[in-house]
Amino acid sequence: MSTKGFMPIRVSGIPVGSEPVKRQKGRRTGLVLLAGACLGAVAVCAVLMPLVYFTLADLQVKVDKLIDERSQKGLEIHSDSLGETVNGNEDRHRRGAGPGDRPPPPPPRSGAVYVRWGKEMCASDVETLYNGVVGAGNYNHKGGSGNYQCLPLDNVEWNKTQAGYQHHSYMYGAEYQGGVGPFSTENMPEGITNPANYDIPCSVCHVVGRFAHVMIPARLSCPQGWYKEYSGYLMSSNYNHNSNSDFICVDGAPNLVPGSAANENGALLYLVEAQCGSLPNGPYVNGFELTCVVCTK
Ligand SMILES: *[C@@H]1O[C@H](CO)[C@@H](O)[C@H](O)[C@H]1NC(C)=O
Ligand SMILES: [Ca+2]
Ligand SMILES: [Ca+2]
Repeated sequence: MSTKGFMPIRVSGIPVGSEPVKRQKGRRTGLVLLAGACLGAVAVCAVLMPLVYFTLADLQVKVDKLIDERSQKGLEIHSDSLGETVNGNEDRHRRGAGPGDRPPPPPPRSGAVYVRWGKEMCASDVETLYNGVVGAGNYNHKGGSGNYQCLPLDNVEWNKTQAGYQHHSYMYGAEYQGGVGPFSTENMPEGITNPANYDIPCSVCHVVGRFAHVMIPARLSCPQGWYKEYSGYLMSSNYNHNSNSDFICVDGAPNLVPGSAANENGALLYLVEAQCGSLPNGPYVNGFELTCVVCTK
């Protein structure tokens, strides 16, 4: 939560008519007047403009809080705010302020979001939007959904529920199947040798200032200029079960959900091995467990 950008010129994404908008608009008008006055008193303005600029910084903190509140209420602010940002830039051009009068461009306001499968928290320099457990359809069902979800465990919200089953699609928790394999046990409970049947945590990570993300199978490192978020192993459903699912990149040193060792099945996650043929034999090797890496830029 700590790395919110500081963006003095953005008035976007604020509910129209709310009090902070008026205040910020007022300050922007002040900025315009000041910019005009600058034509006559360049030296004075060289002192004043930065002051205005820094009071706007305080406002920005409040604005960011407001935006956070709105996002938490599930409101869509992104597309609105992008549009307004464009208009804002036009406004500044129309005013014709010289390059020396304008504050530097704002730092990036947001960034990429990805799921860190197998870890209950994102890296310390990355915002954990929420965390929870992996869920998907049942391994033994022919239909249902085929992609894994990161389901929150706290603040779960319902709306107009009806007890019992009336519908025909289900969400199950996911368990590790098979032994520890190539996974590191360093983040597992003390002394554990076999993570089989443990449920799998996940966290949803927001990395501020890096806007693209990609999961690369069969790699442990990122292309030059890209930042490695984490690496691990590809996992998916069993080829011989009724359901099929996406491949996901599970952290190579995963956590296990504490106390979840009971074998309850549901969704099941298996390591994925290469099968050569159509897949070239070299670089791929029959039976090798495929790695993966998640990169951002
Ligand atoms: C709950 O569901 C009703 C429709 O049954 C909807 O009108 C309402 O907006 C929903 N509440 C939320 C918070 O989404
Ligand atoms: Ca279990
Ligand atoms: Ca193998």
